[in-house]
Amino acid sequence: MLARESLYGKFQILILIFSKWLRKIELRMHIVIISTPLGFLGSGKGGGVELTLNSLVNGLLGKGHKVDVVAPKNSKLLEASNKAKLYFVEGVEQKSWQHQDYYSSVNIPDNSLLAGMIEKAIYIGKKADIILNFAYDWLPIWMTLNIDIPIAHLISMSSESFVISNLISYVYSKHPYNFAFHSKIQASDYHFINNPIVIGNGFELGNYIFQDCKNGPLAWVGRVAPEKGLEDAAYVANALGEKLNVWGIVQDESYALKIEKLCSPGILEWKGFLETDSLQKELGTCRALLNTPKWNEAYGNVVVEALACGVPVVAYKRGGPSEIIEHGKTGYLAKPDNKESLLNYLEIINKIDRKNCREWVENNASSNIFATKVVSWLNKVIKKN
Ligand code: HBI
Repeated sequence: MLARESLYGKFQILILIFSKWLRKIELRMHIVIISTPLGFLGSGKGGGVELTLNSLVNGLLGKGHKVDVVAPKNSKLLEASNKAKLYFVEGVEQKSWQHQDYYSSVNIPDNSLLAGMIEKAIYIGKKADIILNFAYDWLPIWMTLNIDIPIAHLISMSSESFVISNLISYVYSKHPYNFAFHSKIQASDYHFINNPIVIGNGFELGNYIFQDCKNGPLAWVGRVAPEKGLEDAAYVANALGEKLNVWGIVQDESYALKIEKLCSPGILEWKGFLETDSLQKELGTCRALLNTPKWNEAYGNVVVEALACGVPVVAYKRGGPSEIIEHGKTGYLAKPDNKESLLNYLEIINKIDRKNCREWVENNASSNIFATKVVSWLNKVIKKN
């Protein structure tokens, strides 16, 4: 009798393990990601999307999902994400929407990289569960209405184009779950969306080391382009007579030159675009990050990268950073475009306990937290599709 019961018990345990494994397999998604058609991954031209995509791929792989990435030729994924299959596409890049007139029409060049990426993604997508699009472009968003595979769009910018916003509005009216945003304030730019799916962002925190340096130089990180407002940070550093380290790809040479001329010699230190490991090593030695966006920054990856290294942030109370920085705890939110306000907060930045900065990122912006939100969103899209 006893022997039969123990055999039955073992059988029950086996059933339990098998059903757990089966559920995991069932929950395992095959996701095809479309990267931004601005430049290959690793060029820095894709701005925050490059970092977000790498962190998300790593987070999704860590959860057992299968991930394919369609990206421009020469793209490379960071080491932690390279178990994802990369599909390269060649072609002519799209023009960056934020550097065009708001009312520009869509321009698809001959031998379009974007069209090639979409074609490849649809081809692979036939065997996948869902396509996740990072491109802020007309074609992939329009495709939502015209192919059977569900396409989810992680919108990487606030409203930078009349035609794109109107297309999102039209597609949203039929597929409200297929759009997600990094912050509430970014989503508020799309007035027709009353209950936005907001998923923040996430980073591989193991790549960032906490440093407790209170007397280092000032820092500014981002694409050197007008929408990022480097001139205000340069003005502040110049007024203080302090060095300002500038990390990021110089997208607009004439703009950078104009700022250089605003400052005394030696104030600006142009560091260029660094890979995460080199950036975080140097960034962590700074006493504060200045974040001075002129546009409605969708999220503010660089703000989180600084916080992850223990660097407090003085930022304009504008866009995504205003939802990241805890005023007085991890940094300060200054009056937008008010350089005096930046100066006043820099004077008291040492009141911030740098450990608060790291703690906020660990509790809110790890790639695992981000991937969990994305998986829940994608499951909803698949279910509702
Ligand atoms: N412009 N046409 C276009 N497509 C994109 O995907 C795009 C862009 N501009 C900027 C951008 N993506 C990313 O750098 C965002 O991180 C801002």
